[in-house]
Amino acid sequence: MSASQKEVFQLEVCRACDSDNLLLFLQLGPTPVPNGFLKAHHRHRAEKFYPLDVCFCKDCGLVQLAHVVSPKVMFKNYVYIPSTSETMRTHFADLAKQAVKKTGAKEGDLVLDIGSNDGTLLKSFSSFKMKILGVDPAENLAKKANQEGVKTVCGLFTLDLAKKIRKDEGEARIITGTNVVAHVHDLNDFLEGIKVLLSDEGLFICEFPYLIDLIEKIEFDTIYQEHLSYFSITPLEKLLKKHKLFLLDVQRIPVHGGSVRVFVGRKPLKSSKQVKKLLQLERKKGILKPETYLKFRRKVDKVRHELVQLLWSLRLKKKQIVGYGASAKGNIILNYCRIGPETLDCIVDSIPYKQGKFTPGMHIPIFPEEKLLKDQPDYTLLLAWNFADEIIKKQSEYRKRGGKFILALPKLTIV
Ligand code: JHZ
Repeated sequence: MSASQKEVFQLEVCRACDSDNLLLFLQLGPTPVPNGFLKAHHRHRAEKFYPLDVCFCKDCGLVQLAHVVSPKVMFKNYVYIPSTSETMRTHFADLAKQAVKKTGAKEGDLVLDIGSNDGTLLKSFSSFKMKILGVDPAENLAKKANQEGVKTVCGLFTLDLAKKIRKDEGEARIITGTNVVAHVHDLNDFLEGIKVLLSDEGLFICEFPYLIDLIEKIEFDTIYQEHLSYFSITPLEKLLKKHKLFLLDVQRIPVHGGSVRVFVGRKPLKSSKQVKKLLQLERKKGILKPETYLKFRRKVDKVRHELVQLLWSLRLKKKQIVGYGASAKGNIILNYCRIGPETLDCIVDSIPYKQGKFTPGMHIPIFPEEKLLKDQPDYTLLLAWNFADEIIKKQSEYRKRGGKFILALPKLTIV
């Protein structure tokens, strides 16, 4: 069995530049996959825990996980659907509009979305009368999208699949990938696939959480087995060049705690001022220096210490606490800080696939959001802190009645 066919294997060299000059700087401990929610009758089965060790490549600067868990384990049946959030629906509609404007795409041109989930982003492109196609490895979501008229291939995007799509559907004017490159182990094969499929005038537009935001806001909970790479622009630009792809523009966007949207083309056009500005910023912030990551590790320890101390002191005062948003990142905080049902009575969440289940590792029960007002707990730990504005606005009645939200990152705050 080759390494990549195993359920979990260890990285030997940097996945972007093949260097073995990797510095291990953070170990979050053995953790179950963060979207591995459990049914009630499965809670007593032994769960699988995987290492969560993070490295920094001293040669190209890519931050990455030291172990790779098979995509089959994580994505075959996927419970994360961004379309339940108003913020994300608006975000996708804006992205589609911008993509059409930047590429000058016309009616009938092909747009491909990689990691298309339930097809929400692609639906925004149908209003421009473009030909749409999704690719997603989650069987449940690909089925749902196909039923709703969004043609979706169920699988991982690879060079082989790209060649097949090119043969069947022609070249793509737009390829999108929101929160997908971070999930790819074989980046070289993936980018060759993009090159085969993208038209000369087309753009590959992808979004991923930005390393500078992760470090500055101590977003360590976004580090989990699904995210194999934590990109900054410096290693990305080098990697793209290796594949004769060119980084033309970049925008910082607020989603998921701070991300970037990058625009990649096949023609070697001059990159925008914004690209140069971010490359400079990364140098200034020490993105290529090991000390940056060692400092980050100390801050992560501090977050854990302060959060656990606060929750325990509230529990000792007999306060009732629940969680809000059974997010993947929430499950990392809970497992890393060992916060279980002895501390949080339950978690409320809007995604129907998660409701009625239990969180991986810590086994906290998940209920629909309506339970918050019904129970009116004293405190609510906001595990989906990236949607703080949307959630706090939605739950204004809870606050009116005296309920308080706790935000753990980047600084412990009660609102
Ligand atoms: P949310 C996902 O991580 C997984 P997660 C993935 N690997 C990825 O890359 C990142 O996103 C970027 C709930 N909620 O989106 C819904 C409410 O209950 O931060 C979700 O369960 N009420 C693809 O899982 C969770 O919170 C609400 O009003 O960390 C948010 O999860 C809203 C807005 C959300 O992603």
